[in-house]
Amino acid sequence: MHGLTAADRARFLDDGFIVVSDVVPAALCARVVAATCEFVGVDEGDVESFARYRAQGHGIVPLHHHQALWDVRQLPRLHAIFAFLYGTERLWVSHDRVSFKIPARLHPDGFRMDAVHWDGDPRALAGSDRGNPGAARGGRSLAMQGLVYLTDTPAEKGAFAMVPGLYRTLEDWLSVPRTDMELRRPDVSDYELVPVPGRQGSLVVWNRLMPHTSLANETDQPRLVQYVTMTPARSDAAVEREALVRGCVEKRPPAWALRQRVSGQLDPEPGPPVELTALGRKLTGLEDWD
Ligand SMILES: O=C(O)CCC(=O)C(=O)O
Repeated sequence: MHGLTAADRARFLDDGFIVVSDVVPAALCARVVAATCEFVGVDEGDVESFARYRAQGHGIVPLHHHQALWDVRQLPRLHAIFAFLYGTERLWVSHDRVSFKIPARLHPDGFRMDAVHWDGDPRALAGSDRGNPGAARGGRSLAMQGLVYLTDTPAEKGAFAMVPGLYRTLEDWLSVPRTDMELRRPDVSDYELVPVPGRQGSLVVWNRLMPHTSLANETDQPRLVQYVTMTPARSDAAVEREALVRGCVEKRPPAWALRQRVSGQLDPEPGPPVELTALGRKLTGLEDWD
């Protein structure tokens, strides 16, 4: 069902990223696009209306629990891909949000690209397999991040971008004392920033150790993505599991998202209760994988 080969997985473990095409059907992508446009108050067909949502950087939208987002999360093919990459089907899904990145020209003061960064301390993940089956390059953690392109996204449409040169040599880079700022936003001026374009419905998965950002949107259409990742379910993580269950059942944004205080975040989020499939109930910890 995942359509990947052992060679694809080996490349992912080594390179730290993979793009899988045709994962999320177009109709499902379109539902997430429509939900996002409605939430941010823009008209999908009216370019000038996009200026109503002038979020800088990745264009983060504080929407986590719309049914359309959940229908992507509980898609069997999405789970099958993460299961193949992790080497276990027993996974929990993240409650990530969406991004609506408007054309750069609609920012009157100019577009500000977010710095290349890691979302966690790279020292905690490098050079240790942390109990994951089939650890990545050099025994590194396999912890993953991911996103789905909701529309066709060429490089110039604000695509995800990464710095594989630093990913490859990370242990050397870490062997020198680094400041807290460097450990969050490394100076990558000597490295190549590589765009990762993708067609509508493509899933991009990257190792959390990959330094990354997203580019300016130079087109006249918005760039839309849904962030989504999975982590191995853990029997010793009752608190995390409880937070996932409550988040889904009560439509509460994740604690990390609340800490970021993104403008427009509602808590709880509005709308009817989330409808889950049998797979969805396992992915959000409502049911055991056994
Ligand atoms: O939106 C993107 O393409 C990049 C997202 C990102 O930098 C992140 O998830 O930390």
